[in-house]
Amino acid sequence: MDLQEQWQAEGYLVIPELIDRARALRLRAICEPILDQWRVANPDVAATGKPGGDPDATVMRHLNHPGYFANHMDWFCELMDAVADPRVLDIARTIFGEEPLFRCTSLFFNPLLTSKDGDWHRDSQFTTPDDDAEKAFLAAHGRDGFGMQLQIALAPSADIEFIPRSHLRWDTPEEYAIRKGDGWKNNRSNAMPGALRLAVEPGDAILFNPSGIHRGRYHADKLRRTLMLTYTRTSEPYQDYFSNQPWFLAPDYLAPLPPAARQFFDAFVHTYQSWWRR
Ligand SMILES: O=C(O)CCC(=O)C(=O)O
Ligand SMILES: [Fe+2]
Repeated sequence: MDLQEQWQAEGYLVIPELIDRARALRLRAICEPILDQWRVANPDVAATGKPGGDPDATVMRHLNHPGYFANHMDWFCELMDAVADPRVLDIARTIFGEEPLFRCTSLFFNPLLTSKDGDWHRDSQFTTPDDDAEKAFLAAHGRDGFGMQLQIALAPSADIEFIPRSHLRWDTPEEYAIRKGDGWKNNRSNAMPGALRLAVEPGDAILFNPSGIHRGRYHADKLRRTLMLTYTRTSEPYQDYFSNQPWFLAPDYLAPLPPAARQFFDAFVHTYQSWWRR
C-alpha cells in the first residue's frame, strides 16, 4: 500500500525518522525555553486571556509567535524550517491529494503535577451537537481527514493510542460505551478494544486522522515533548483559534526565512489576511 492508501484505510501512519534525530533534539532545545516562557508569560495573551499556562497543562499552541524569538532568530528559522520542510510537505500533499496550507504549531508535554490517562474521543465530537450531526460529519470527512496533525517526537514517546480503521465507521457498542456512554463517565477506561499504542523515538512522526477514536496519555513522570504540525487542504481553509495568527501581517515576520519557506507561508497569509485585518 502506498502512503495515501494506508492513510485512508488505517487512519494513521508512523513514519520513522521523518526528520533526523539531531534535528529533533535541536528542535527540542528550542521548544524548551518557549515552553518555559509560555508557562509564565504567554505572548498570545490577547487571544487566550490568560497570563500563562497552568502547571497541569499538556498542550500549548502557536510556538511560532514572534514573542518567543526576540533575541533568537535562529530558533525561529529552525522551527519554521521544520514546518515548511519539503519532505514534511510532500507527505501532506500526498495525503491530501492537493497543496497543503499551514494551520498551526502545537507542543504536547507532560503535566507537572497531576497524572491522567486521556479521554477517548473523536475530534468530531467537539464540533457537533449530537450523534446524528457527528455521524454526518464523519460521513463527509471521516475517510480523508479534515486536516492533518503530524506529531514529531522530540523525546521518546508512547503516549498516543488509536483504533485503526475507526475513522471509517461509527463506534461499536463497546466503543460507544467508553467514548460517550453514561455521560462520559467511562471515557478514561483502559479497556478500549482494538486500541493500538504508538511508540516513537525522536525524529519519528505519527499521523492520525482525528476523526478516528484516539487519546493521549498525560503522566507527570513520563517526559513528553511532541511537536505537532497541523495542515489543512488549501481548498478547505478554516477560521478559528488555530488559524488566527495576525502576527504574520508584520512586514518583517517572514523576512529571515529562505525563499521556499517564505513562499509556503505566503499562501497562509494570502488565505487569511483579510480575516485577520477584520
Ligand atoms: O497528542 C495527544 O495527546 C492527543 C491530543 C488530541 O487528541 C487532541 O488534542 O484532540
Ligand atoms: Fe483528539
